[in-house]
Amino acid sequence: MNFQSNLSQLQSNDPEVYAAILGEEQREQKGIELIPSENYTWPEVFAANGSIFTNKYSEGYPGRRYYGGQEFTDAVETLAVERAKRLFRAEHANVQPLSGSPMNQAVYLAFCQPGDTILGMDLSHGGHLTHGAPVSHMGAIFNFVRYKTIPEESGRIDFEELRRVALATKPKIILCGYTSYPRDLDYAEFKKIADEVGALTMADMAHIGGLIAGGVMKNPLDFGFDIMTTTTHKSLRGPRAGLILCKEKYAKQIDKSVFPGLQGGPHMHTIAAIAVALGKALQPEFKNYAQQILVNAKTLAQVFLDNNIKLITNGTDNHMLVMNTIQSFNLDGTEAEKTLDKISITVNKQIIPDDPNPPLHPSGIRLGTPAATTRGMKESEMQKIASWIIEALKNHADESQLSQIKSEVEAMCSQFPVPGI
Ligand code: DSN
Repeated sequence: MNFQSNLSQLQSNDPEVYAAILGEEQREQKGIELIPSENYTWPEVFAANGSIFTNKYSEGYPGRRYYGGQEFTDAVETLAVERAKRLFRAEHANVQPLSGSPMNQAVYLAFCQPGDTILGMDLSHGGHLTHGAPVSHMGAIFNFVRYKTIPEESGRIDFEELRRVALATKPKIILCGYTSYPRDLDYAEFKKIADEVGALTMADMAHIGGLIAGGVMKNPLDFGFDIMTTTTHKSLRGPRAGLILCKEKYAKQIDKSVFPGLQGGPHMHTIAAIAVALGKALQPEFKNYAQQILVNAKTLAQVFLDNNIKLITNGTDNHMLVMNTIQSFNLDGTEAEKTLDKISITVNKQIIPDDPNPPLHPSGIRLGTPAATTRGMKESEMQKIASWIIEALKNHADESQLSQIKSEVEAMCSQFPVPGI
């Protein structure tokens, strides 16, 4: 296995693909990545993910596969499963979901029949596409009903409404978790209502898996949740994939739902890389990393709030901020995203609760700190970043000012190498 020689071969034999990879490498090094779902993975994860396991089919689970030659796939999948259980204090782990969407779909399909009700967070209040967006296949198969937050009360979940809807609709699953919500959740309250109506509890922790692993945010499994899902490539810093963690009594149903229910051959190279990432997250240093992600997010938020910028829920408990750019700068999320692209800061446009604007021109942007924290940026860098963002959005029509800020951003980035480059 020799990465350098593999890359040299690629450079010689497929210069177009090589050029795209090189371009992306330079883009990632040059600018600041603030999309809250992105991160820079470990060099060891690249090594495992680009390894010889790419060659192997291994339908089934360790010790019971449908193909021969499984000595090493069994070893590596078992390592990943045991590390996942230890890290998240879970009775059972399935490490085969190919990414976040199939991981959630496998849970729904394990427990629900077409037409069954699933109660999840309203999409504009922070829920995810896989939580039954009308454009998703899951939205067509199952009956998703919604609860909301109360934005003016720091985004508190409206549990009175949630309970009323749960009693009225008798969901099979009460789902919590989010893709655009900057607060922690009251898992005990979800569990109490789920027990009252006889629903399973599912937490989609895709965004904050790394923060739970690092012990800086609450773990829903500690509150008796039945199932928790998380992607592995966001705050957890691993390869692109998903994990399902559950109580032992649901292990068979979950495993059957992932394979053969939803997927064929697992990606063993990714599973090897998951094992590596989970091994890293089990190290004491990962707790410091997770803590710094939160400190960095709070620092960014404070500078914005000090400058009268409107943040949804007026702050953050996690790694993420949602900014109302229309209210703060009279720019929609797309205009704000494009302006920040010009200063080499990457964010994404974002709908806000009950957004009056359409998804391609929503009212805000989303920002997050995992990737910048991975590069070693701390409070003083966050203060600079927040100031650059404010200056750029205020002066979005002034190309020469944007270009001046861009050179300052890139100069700072050159001091913080991206791991693995
Ligand atoms: N695309 C991810 C995010 O950005 O939150 C979720 O799937």
